Amino acid sequence: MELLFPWLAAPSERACVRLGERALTQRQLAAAIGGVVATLRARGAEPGARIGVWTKPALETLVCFAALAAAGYVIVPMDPKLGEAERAHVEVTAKPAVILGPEDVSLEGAGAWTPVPIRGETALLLFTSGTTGAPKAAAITDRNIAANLDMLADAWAWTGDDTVVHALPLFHVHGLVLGLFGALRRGGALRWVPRFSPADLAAAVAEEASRGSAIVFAVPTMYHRLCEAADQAAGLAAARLLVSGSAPLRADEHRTIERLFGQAPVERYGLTETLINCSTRGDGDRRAGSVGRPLRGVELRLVDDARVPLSTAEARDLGGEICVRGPHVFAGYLDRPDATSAVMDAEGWFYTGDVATISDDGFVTIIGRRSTDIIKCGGFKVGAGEIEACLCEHPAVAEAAVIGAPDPDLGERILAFVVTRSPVEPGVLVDHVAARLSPHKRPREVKILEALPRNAMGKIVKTALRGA
Ligand code: MCA
Ligand code: AMP
Repeated sequence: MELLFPWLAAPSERACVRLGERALTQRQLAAAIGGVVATLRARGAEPGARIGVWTKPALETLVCFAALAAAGYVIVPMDPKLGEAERAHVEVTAKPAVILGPEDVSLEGAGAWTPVPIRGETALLLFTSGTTGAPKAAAITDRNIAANLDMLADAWAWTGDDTVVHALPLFHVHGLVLGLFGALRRGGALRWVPRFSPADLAAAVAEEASRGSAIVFAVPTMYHRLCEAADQAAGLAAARLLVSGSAPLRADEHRTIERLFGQAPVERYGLTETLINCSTRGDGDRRAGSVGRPLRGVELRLVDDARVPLSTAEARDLGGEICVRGPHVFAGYLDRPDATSAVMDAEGWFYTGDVATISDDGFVTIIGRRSTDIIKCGGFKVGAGEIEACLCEHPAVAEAAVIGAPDPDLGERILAFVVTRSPVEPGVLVDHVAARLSPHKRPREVKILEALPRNAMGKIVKTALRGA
């Protein structure tokens, strides 16, 4: 019998979650978990039930997630900034039996409860955007999580002596699975900074490093801003590891981080559906521009457009789509066998849509993406189709096309082109999207065109919009 958080068998007085001045020891967290379980049972929700969690900036939010994972509930994280239609979509798709916020959690704790062993059952439903349609719920099992976190522990020599410090949202893999569950699985701690600023993140790193060892998880946009504000971010240099992921880190920024903070970042690559696939190692070569080698236990290969595996020379010289297989790959999209079989074949290979090369010594370099309709903005994945549909709901919009434009801060900036029926200010359309969808999905710029470029078949040619 293996527990996701092994220390629950004998909780100690070590701190394991901290937000600002507030912290809980393992023993206090174990007791508080009992309180959450009692609250859910009182509302008729037994382990196995789906529970929504508003990811609000409170220590109680961390307790809630820890409780649900430890007691065998299915977690449905919910961003408080979800637009109305997005919230309705989450509720209709995931059908949470109860939705908890920090106000539902008492740190006093109550009642006996039993940690649930890892069973290979769905533990987490995470909504992720595709090229078209509304986001799909990826079903991630407790075994996926445990297997992937143990692979990362091997790559980073990550132990219970490390405190993870991050300023990430908790409704995605990066902040929740790696940040919170990773720290708890190792028996270490998470220091959560719920609102990112370079100064606040760096101060938290310096404080945690002074207590022991701090490792930082952040997206490239955060590292960019930390470098820009390096005078306020000197504390970052105290970290044992600076880990970057969720989006490409430019090679020049990799070198800037090394120059300013005294160590090259460790880069790792993953997806919601697969968790983390590749990483440079804590004790190895941190090569600017590369996401390292596949983690131990991950099978990775490149394929051509017909999904035929490439030879070593083709993988090095031409590149192809990354596909992966292993115990970390998700169970499928909730109630969407069609969408699941489009990305996963009968042999368990998952097709990522990311295009890469592999060097002779096995280092993976991501060089692009198969679809122009997937945008990574600030580390958030956004589907162009969802934004186009939202723009077209505005009465002044006849047609819309959305692309990701290179941006030094966000990686990609969401750029919308619209053909209008009646006069409208671009800013009105930005606010229209920000009000209906999560604000991070809003276009950063809207350009009004006479017509959208189309090919002979009448299909919009997005590549022609790049210079428009
Ligand atoms: C701005 N705001 C608006 C509008 N404009 N609200 C309404 N209407 C508008 N027109 C508000 C926003 O809601 C927000 O509110 C504030 O202004 C700033 O928003 P924004 O400009 O979008 O934020 P930012 O400064 O650009 O954020 C940068 C960021 C963020 C902090 C780096 O992008 C971020 O947290 N990224 C992390 C993404 C992540 O965790 N990805 C992991 C995916 P307020 O001020 O109230 O906040 S998991 C994954 O990818 C895989 C597995 C992996 O490999 O990890
Ligand atoms: P998400 O579905 O939000 O988990 O986003 C997954 C996508 O983020 C991947 O398919 C990649 O395109 C991108 N991604 C994640 N990590 C990296 C990285 N280190 N370098 C480049 N792209 C990355």
